[in-house]
Amino acid sequence: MSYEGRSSLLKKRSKKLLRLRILGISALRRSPRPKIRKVLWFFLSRKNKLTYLAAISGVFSSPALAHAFLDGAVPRVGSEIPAAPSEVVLHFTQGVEPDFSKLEVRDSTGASVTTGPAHTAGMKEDFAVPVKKLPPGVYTVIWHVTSVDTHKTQGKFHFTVTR
Ligand SMILES: [Cu+2]
Repeated sequence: MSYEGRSSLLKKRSKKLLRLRILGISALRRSPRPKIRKVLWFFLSRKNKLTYLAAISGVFSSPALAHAFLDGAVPRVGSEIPAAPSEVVLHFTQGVEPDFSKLEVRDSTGASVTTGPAHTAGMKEDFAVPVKKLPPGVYTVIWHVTSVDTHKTQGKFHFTVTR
């Protein structure tokens, strides 16, 4: 086999290995059962284990297993709603620490439309902020939260008041 042929074969093989590694790591991260996780862990090579540990320690800024991820919102993410809401409520997959979390709602000019501080509502997974009577328009919700396990997550989304 020519040199070129061999090197392209090696490239193909290492691409396949990389793909397998990514698959293995994501399966490990998603697997809810400790037993399955143990088996997957056993089959990961040393290099893969290092990659996995780096991934969960945030080196790749990828999320760990238990973070406060946005799980839903009222108004819903990306929704168009006919009636203006009196507050915006975000629901997270984990409780949030309100003292170390921020929730902003801005109109299309970037001006804040909130009328009070953001607070947890009922349960710690719900983080809410009151807003003034919103005229029709596109609004941006921006959140930076610290979950009860001290991990930080952030994001933003839009909703539209149609009338
Ligand atoms: Cu976390």
